[in-house]
Amino acid sequence: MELDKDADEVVKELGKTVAKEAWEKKNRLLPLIKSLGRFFRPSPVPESQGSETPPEPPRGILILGPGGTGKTTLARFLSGDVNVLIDPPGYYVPSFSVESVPLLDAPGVELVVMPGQGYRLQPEFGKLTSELVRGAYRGLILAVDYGYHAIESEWSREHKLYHGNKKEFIANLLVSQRQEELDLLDKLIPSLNAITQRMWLLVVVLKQDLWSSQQATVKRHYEDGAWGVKMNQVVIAHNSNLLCQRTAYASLHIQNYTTRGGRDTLKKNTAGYDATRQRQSLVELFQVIDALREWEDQV
Ligand SMILES: Nc1nc2c(ncn2[C@@H]2O[C@H](COP(=O)(O)OP(=O)(O)OP(=O)(O)O)[C@@H](O)[C@H]2O)c(=O)[nH]1
Ligand SMILES: [Mg+2]
Repeated sequence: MELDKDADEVVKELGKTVAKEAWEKKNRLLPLIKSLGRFFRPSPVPESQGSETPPEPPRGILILGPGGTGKTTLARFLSGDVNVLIDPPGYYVPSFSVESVPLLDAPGVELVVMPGQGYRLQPEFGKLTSELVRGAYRGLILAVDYGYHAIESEWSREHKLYHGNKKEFIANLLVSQRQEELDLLDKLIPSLNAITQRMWLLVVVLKQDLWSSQQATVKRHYEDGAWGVKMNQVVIAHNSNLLCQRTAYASLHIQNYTTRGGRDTLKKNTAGYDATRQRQSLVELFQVIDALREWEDQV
């Protein structure tokens, strides 16, 4: 009995420490979230002095990635529309067309988010790659998640990869969706190789709460594994003054991996991945974004 009481005390103390740490991180994070708007807002376009030609519109930021990786969630977070520290996660609602997410504190400036599902992205692809090459965007964010893309099926058995065994289905799904990430990168590489205007490229590996027990494997994959090898070739093809590439790992929500509408749980989020870890991942994301800001400032 005495032992139970002691254990209870220890758990309570631990709970207090975690809550305090999470709170301190939140207080550090809120001003950082506010300052994001300043980065995503491009420098003001100089007034045209007496010239007849109107000023060039500001170069935008494009967000791309396979369906269900978290692009809309990321755009709404970066724009200030959603505060992931306060607002609860929602179930997956696929985007049907190109979304423009305005920055709350800079009306007129938008993050352009492409729909991810292949058949919805395909009609936009030609236009998008020619815009990339001609320098319409000052930054490109590639959203990936080590294959944990949200799926459109409501039940596992409705998915084309389901052949009667749920465990096998999930394993095949993750492999196949990681391949989708690589296929999209392959399709983009010719345009990335052809850029002629300064641009940064941020790879955000989302859903850390789902894969954090494989942290080392995931980092290897994106840094020098199947994805990293392709990306590094793009980077070395350019002068570092022209292209700046960074990778960040983050969790915007802590949410089990489910089929659409939360009907069927495919994987629970990693035990031990708590609010403190999530906030730490967001601090790291901000540090990476800050490095991009510094690169933009060095002209
Ligand atoms: N576990 C977890 N879920 C996340 C995270 N970020 C986003 N999600 C969830 O992933 C699902 C898909 O997110 P969306 O932002 O709609 O994905 P999308 O890339 O815009 O999808 P499409 O519009 O179809 O291309 C949603 O249910 C989000 O709540 C995360 O860091 N962890
Ligand atoms: Mg979307």
